[in-house]
Formats: sequence, C-alpha cells, structure tokens
Amino acid sequence: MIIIKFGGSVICDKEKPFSFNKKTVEEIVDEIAIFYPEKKFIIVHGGGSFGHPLAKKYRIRDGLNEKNIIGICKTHEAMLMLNKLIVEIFLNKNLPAFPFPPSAIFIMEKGEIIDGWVKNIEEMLNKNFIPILFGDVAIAREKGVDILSGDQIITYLAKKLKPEKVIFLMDVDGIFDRNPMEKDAKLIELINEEIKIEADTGKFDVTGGIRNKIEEALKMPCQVYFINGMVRGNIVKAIKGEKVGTVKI
Ligand code: ATP
Ligand code: IP8
Repeated sequence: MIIIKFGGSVICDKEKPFSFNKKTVEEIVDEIAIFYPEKKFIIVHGGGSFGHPLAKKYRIRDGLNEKNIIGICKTHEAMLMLNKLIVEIFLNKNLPAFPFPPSAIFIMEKGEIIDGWVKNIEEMLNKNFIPILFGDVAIAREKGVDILSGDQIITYLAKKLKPEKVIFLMDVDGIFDRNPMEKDAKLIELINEEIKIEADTGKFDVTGGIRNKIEEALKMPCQVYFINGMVRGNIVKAIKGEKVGTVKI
C-alpha cells in the first residue's frame, strides 16, 4: 500500500482563495490509475486555499471559543467541498475513491493525534476502495478543537498500516537546503534526522508548512518521497522506486 499526499500547493493556488487546479489533479490521478488495482492507495490531501485561509480567519489553532464555533463548521465545510472536487475526478476515471472525514476519526492533544479509528479505512482498503482523507478540524483535548494537518494524519496511518512508501506531492522538486525561491538553493536528494534545513512556513499556512512535513516524514516507518506533483511522470518514478526528488529511507 502506498500513501500519497496531494499537497495544498499542488491542488490549489494557495494565494487565490477557493482555487482548484483541476487539470493537475486529473493528470496526477491518471498516473495513479496505471498502478491500480495491483497497488493499493490511500490519498490524503491538504487544505490549500480552501482550508488554510478560513482556519486563519477563525483562529482555529487558538482552540474553540464562543466566537469561532460557526467558523470551525465553515472550515470543515470548505474541506468537504475541496474533497468532493477531488473524489469526483477519481470516480470519473472509474477509480473507487471513498472519503473518510478525519474529524470523525481522530482526536488530538498538543497538536498531535492521540487516538484514531482506522479499522474501517483498513477494511475498505482490503476491499479495493481508495480511501481519501484530508487536513481537517478535529476534536482536541486541551483546546476543544484544533486544525489537524494531513501530514500528521499520514504519520498516524503509516505507523498503524505500515505502507510500502509515502509520497508527498509538492509544487517544488523536493526538499531544498533553503527556500527554493532563494538563489543557489540546492535540492537535497536524501534526508535523515541530522539534516538542517531552512524553511519558511508561508503566510497562508496554519500547520507549519514544509517544516512540519519534514518533521512528520522523519517519524514515518517507511520510505518517504518528496516530489514535484506538477511534473508528469514523477509519480510513476516514485512508485517504481526510481531516482526523483528527495527521499527519506
Ligand atoms: P499543505 O501542507 O497545505 O498540503 P503542501 O503539502 O503543498 O501544502 P507546503 O506546506 O505549501 O506544502 O510546503 C511546500 C512549500 O514550501 C513549497 O511551495 C516551497 O516553496 C516551500 N518551501 C520553503 N522552504 C522550503 C525548503 N527548504 N524546501 C522545499 N520547499 C520549501
Ligand atoms: O494542508 C490543513 O491541512 P494541511 C487543513 O495538510 C486545514 O496541513 C483545515 C487548514
């Protein structure tokens, strides 16, 4: 089984609220279709320009309060809208994508998942469905409610379900030694715990951006690829184990 994260920066233009890169997602799904059903997949997508602007507006990371309860519902609703757009693309290509809203599965504490019910995901996977999860709002022990990043969900699923690999689709070629927009930024081919990376979280991101992604990847008990999801053929290469992007072994 392979877990693929559809990064928010790939499926949306993060600077344009509610923008959806339909063609890019169609091309990504075409590459996944080459390997299905021989390989099983779980998809997790990010909040992109649907989840992050609302999570920021309603200050959901500060927790539940009397002012943001409706905003929490609106943020979840925006994620359901984005999820629907993605699921439709799978179904139009005859791939059995089945959504699992994370707010109904996971409980958080101090920014981490402390409990989750993955049995149904596992059973649907065994029956050849393609479970689709996403960054969401979630119940949190100390705060009432928090934002749950798709990256955290992947770590939890990876520990429980032991995938053969995790693939992060991003809008850059992998992990760089500094912000890839900076002159002289170099792609890092292999990462491990010792690696030191300069990383901007980005002004739209409420879940820690690339830094959170790297921290989560280092906790995963499997190979992790970081590849450019906008470049055709990259997913095929990562699934086949060919050289592409950044790898954590
Ligand atoms: P989301 O977590 O919302 O799903 P995502 O998975 O697409 O989004 P981001 O959190 O947006 O990922 O992180 C990717 C962005 O991080 C890239 O657009 C890149 O410009 C930026 N970035 C900053 N520093 C680095 C770095 N050292 N290496 C790679 N990307 C970096
Ligand atoms: O983009 C964030 O998930 P991520 C989800 O995977 C929301 O970090 C609702 C902002």
